[in-house]
Amino acid sequence: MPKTPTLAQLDRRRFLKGVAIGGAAVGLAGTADAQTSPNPTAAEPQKAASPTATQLAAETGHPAELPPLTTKKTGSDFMVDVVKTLGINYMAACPGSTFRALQESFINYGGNTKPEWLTCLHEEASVGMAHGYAKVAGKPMAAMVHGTVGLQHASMAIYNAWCDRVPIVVFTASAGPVEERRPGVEWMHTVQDGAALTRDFTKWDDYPWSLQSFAESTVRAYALATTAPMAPVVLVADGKLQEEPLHPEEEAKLKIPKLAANMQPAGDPNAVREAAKLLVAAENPMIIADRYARTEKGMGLLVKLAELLQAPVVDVRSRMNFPTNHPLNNSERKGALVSQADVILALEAVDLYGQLNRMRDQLERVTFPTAKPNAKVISITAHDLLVRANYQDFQRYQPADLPITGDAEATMPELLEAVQKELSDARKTALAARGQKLADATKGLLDRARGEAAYGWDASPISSARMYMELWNQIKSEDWALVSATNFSSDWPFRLWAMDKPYRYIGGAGGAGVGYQQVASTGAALAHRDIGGRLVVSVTGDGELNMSPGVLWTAAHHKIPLLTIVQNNRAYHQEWMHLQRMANRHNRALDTAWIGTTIDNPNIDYAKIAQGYGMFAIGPVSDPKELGPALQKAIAVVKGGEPALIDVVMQPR
Ligand SMILES: Cc1ncc(C[n+]2csc(CCOP(=O)(O)OP(=O)(O)O)c2C)c(N)n1
Ligand SMILES: [Mg+2]
Repeated sequence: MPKTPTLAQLDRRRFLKGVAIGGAAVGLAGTADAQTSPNPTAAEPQKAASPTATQLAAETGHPAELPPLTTKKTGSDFMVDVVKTLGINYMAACPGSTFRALQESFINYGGNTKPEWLTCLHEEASVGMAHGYAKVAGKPMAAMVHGTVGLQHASMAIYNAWCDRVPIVVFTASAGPVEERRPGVEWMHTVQDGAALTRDFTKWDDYPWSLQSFAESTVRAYALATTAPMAPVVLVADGKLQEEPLHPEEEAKLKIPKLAANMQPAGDPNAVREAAKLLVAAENPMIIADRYARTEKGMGLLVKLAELLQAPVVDVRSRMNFPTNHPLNNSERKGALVSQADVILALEAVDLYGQLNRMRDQLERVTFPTAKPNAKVISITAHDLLVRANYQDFQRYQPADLPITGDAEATMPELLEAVQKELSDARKTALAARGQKLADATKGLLDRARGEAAYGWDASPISSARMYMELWNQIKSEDWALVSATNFSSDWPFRLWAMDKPYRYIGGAGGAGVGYQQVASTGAALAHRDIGGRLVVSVTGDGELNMSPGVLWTAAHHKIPLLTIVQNNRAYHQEWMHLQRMANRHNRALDTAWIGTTIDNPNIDYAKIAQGYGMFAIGPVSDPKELGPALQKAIAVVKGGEPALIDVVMQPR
């Protein structure tokens, strides 16, 4: 509970002082309009007179038009009781009056702890933070978004999390019945079916019409969100339910159901045994791991399987599935492996078709299979348990020879046991020889990558390889985590660094919705902050950062230690390349493709932006020699518990 006056109180106090001096309209005091942006430290005069009793009453008392509550508790307080049973640590939100009672309850009744309120400057940031957080914490946090308009802002971030199979508890709100809605804005922010907007890409939603149903639906929503396939859920908190008093006799009838963590769905044991037989007998098996490692156990289980089978692993890099420095990591040899494989085990392959086929992006779109026609495909995934009709994130239909419906990580212990049973000593010896060959095939890869990284080493703008190597030099002796996707920078970390622990990487947006990176990185850094001891780094595109720069302030305000490197290629480079491709196809000039795709003239000064949001920042850095010292300074800030940003002017990829 706050012991000092709140910012709003301080501001009202200042306002009242102002009107005493200037003789402004006193009638405004105490209304919401009077509360302009406060900055108590800067604006409080040094010898200010203490407020009179009347002034104090005006700033802390109940506004006259509100009848006093007849009970100690409100519906929104009970809602807080419900949320507190779930062990949610944070609630990210941009405020909105549809949930004003709930927010007040979380802060005052709930003591602003478990969950603690995080101030976000955009609803997409609230949900995006929760997205990144869940992938590190292994459990959801919550976001609260204003009725209608807040959910509209949040919807892309919800879609990203849906595609990425990440649980988030999203609360939104709505005014009560017609006769009780304030005329005007409250109607604009009320919707008959509050969660309809996002229903196509959430696992479940509800608009509970009683406090009892709020309790049951919230616990149900949490349980559903955290059962694979995981996904966001949306709950609408009715305005009337929030704001009504809760009488003790009513409260006595309410029951909050206990949250029992669901077991994750594992594949059918008979099918798993069949898979083990195929894998052990195979001459050239391979494992493709996509959105597989759901917890920190996933990587270790997959290492065991690969070693038992002496089979190569291709990590699709949507999660940290397999150590890059393991001799069986053959991610860079995917093409060759798929074309030679007789048995392919796909783990949570989001796009099984895409793993086994290729399409040429030309005027005539030609597809051709990359796997042998008689290769046996085993697919273990929970994906089929959650498919919707409208959004096409389910990808092209690709039959498997042995489709096992179940969460791949939850199925892994059973598969390991079955493989162990199948393996005779003679087979083990034969497989060891295969493992040696596979290890040999990847031996030169690191050196080759280093050779490639040396191209343009001293170039300005700075090459992405140089940036990642300068960064690696500074973080390799730390316990680090990279929380940004690598596919827009040639996957250098996977090729040059030792990505050796489950928390080194968390994949990307899922739905490829730009606006994910910086907000998700901030949420991920928050989860890492709670775990402690890790240096968290994000490389964020300039286009990405511009979608939600306000999250820099959230990181500064809540002291979330995160090193952000802006991969500033002064463009939406991905789209620039698309335009060039089209111009090429249409047989027209290539040199106009910058129109509408570059972000320069004027150049944006990201360090200034970050500083403006209250963050330590350096840049623009375009001389590669300056990068090392800049990193050193920024890392010191981050290790001190604050976020920092470096704007690095870089080559496109
Ligand atoms: C919401 C949204 N808008 C637009 C796009 C199209 N898009 C894909 S990549 C990209 C460029 C992003 O810019 P940046 O982060 O700077 O990456 P760069 O390609 O420049 O490395 C855009 C605009 C998208 N995927 N999502
Ligand atoms: Mg860019």
